[in-house]
Amino acid sequence: MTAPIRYATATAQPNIALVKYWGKRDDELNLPAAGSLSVTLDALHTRTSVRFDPALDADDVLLNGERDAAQTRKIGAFLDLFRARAGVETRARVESGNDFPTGAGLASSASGFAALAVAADRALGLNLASRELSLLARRGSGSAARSIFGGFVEMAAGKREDGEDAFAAPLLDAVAWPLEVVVAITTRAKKAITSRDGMDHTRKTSPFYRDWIATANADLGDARVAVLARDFDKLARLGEASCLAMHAVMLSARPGLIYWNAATLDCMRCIHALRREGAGVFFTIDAGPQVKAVCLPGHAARVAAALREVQGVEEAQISGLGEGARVEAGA
Ligand code: 2P0
Repeated sequence: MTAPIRYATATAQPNIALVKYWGKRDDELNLPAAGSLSVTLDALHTRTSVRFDPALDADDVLLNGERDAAQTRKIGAFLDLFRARAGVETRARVESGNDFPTGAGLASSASGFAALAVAADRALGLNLASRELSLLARRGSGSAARSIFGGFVEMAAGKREDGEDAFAAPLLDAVAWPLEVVVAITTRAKKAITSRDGMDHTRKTSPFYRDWIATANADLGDARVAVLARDFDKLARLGEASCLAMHAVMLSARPGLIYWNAATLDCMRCIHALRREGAGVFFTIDAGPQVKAVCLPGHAARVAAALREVQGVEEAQISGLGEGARVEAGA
């Protein structure tokens, strides 16, 4: 008898780190050098289907309708972690799509690997606990460990060499503090240097790398307290400081990594002006030129309207905070 085809479809959303992750303590296991804290969004989605089919000779991966050999290898290696647990070698066809720009500093790898982890788990009938799914998602992408969960999420750097203590966990539900995020897109182009290469380059060449890691660890504890106390001003100070410290260490790599464009800087200035006028808002920027404005409930419409007026901003989309990765359908 032939083995059955097993499939599942899952959805996940990107998350935006307020205390940033930039640097690894282990490349092989993809272990972060410091912890991080994020919010999972609800307006951007990755939808991923995985179909383990005994008739396939090789994994077949379609990302936004395109095949890419390097991505297929990376996803094949990721699926191997699930195949090993299930005791199968069946190859899979993966189809994944995003309703937002991919590889442009919008955390598509976070939602992508979180959705794939959840889909593969269901398809193979593993029924792993969410902590385990977070550990596995981390192997695909550090930030993906956080998109397993919704709302405010904390990722632990862990200390163990095997990485079994490096997973994310929910910190506070979205409904408990329904902040909103305005995502200002300043270009849809893919970035020239991936986060993975950028982190490695920064660790190897920046004279400030150690200080950055020490800062990140200290900021994490303070940000956790700020979130649990719903202290927006404190979170705003820490969030902008963590973002700027990360970009400072990126800029101090040799040669320096410059992810911003002119509109990025103008958005930052616009957000500071709004804050001076009383808006509850702060910015954060990832490894790309897009600006995310984190807003107190009720402030996002005004912030989005102001950011749309900034020259070079193509679009400003408002997102609430959303749920973690979840299965849509499976058999
Ligand atoms: C973050 N970023 O904390 C930081 C801020 C980008 C800047 O996590 O190498 O795609 O796959 O673990 O998770 C992007 O890095 O990197 C990221 P890998 P990942 O959100």
